[in-house]
Amino acid sequence: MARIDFPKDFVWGTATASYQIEGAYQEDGRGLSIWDTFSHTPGKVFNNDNGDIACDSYHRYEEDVALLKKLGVTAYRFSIAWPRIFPQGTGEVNEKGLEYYRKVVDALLEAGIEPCVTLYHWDLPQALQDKGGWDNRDTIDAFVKYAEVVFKAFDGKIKQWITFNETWCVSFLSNYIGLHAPGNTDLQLAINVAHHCMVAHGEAVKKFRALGIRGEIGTTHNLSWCEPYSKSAEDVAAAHRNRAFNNEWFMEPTFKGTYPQFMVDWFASKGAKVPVLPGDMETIAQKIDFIGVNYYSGGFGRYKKGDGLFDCEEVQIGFDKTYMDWNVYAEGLYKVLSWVHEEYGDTPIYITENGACYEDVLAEGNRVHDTLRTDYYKKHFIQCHRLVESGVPLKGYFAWSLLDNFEWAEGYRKRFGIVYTNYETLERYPKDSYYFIQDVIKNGGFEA
Ligand code: GCO
Repeated sequence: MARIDFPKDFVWGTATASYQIEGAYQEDGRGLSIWDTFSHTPGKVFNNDNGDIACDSYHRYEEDVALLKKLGVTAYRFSIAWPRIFPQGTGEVNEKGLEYYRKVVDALLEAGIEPCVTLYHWDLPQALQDKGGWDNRDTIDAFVKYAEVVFKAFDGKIKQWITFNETWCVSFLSNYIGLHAPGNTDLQLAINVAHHCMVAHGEAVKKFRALGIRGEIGTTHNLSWCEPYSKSAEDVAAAHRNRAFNNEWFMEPTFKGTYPQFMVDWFASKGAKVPVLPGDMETIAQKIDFIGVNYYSGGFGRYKKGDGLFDCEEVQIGFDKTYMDWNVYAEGLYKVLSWVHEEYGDTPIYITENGACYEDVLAEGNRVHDTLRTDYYKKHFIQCHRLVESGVPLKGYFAWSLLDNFEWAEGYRKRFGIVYTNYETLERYPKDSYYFIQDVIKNGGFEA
């Protein structure tokens, strides 16, 4: 047993996203988003679940804030639903939408919790999708307009801003793999979407600076770690392609204003190319104040011709798995963030999501003894500590998620919360992992 202590100013938080928790999908003038369309299309989401009600946080945010306060976090990451602010994506601002987030932000500040806001966590107004969505460069302008309205409305109150959550999911998962809204399966389209989202990120950062908005701005990429199964050149290259799909493809433009050439060539061999216009790369590489990283899993890869997009086969080497069937690979977190530091320098890093899905059982007294999830957190906290000790500028950690919520294509069957949501009554019950994190925060660390 060794004691693990975190720096006094280490930021502890939890994270959620609008469509996953809010519900109230037709209330106070909210427009429809691509997730309303997708989830209402039979067969797209497990059990045909949708976010119409979700955790009803639109009406129960005070309860959520009370849970956060009791947990002891100093920050809360949530996202703003674009279609609440601009129901049609552009045009008239819906004041009632802003009003809701004012109430949330004020409640958080009152509780001594810093709001960390994501501008785009996947709920694109359907009206914009109807005109091509992120494939259409006009969506970039619409995003910057939306960002501007929100920046001005919350200037000085929100000090940490994230433009995009997981551009990989927005692009490849949603437009090539097709598992998320809008559900397309076209590689060229996915590459266009990724590029346009990154340009929109850069334009929003420029706007933030030009307006002199107080606070910090960054973006969040979901990184993972694919370790080569052997030292053979083929395995090393295959694992690298696999990693670069999540990591370099997004990190290189963000920090260096270039795309990794070996990946550009690889995509070209599949008939796809990046639609770069003059000035785009400079726009994308605007200096950011921090980088958000979402990390859940990783694994081992080896060369296998024809396996997936990258001729890379995932090798099962006996990792424990979560209920998502994702490997528990805490050391991958250490590896990937060490790599970020080495490759991209001293920009502060926040883990903006990390957490695990397990099959929870509601036990006597409305308790959930989620030992596996608590264990997952412990393992990852140990790696966070290792990172801090080794000089990686890791400044904070947001657990995914505050509460069980609408897990996208998996509907409600996959629970990631440290608080249990009873979807019949909408009551919330803290799980054992909640109390573990509460102790870690209170004591500034734990006995590992
Ligand atoms: C994500 C999303 C979350 C998910 C979580 C678990 O970042 O993928 O931000 O909304 O719920 O990752 O899959």
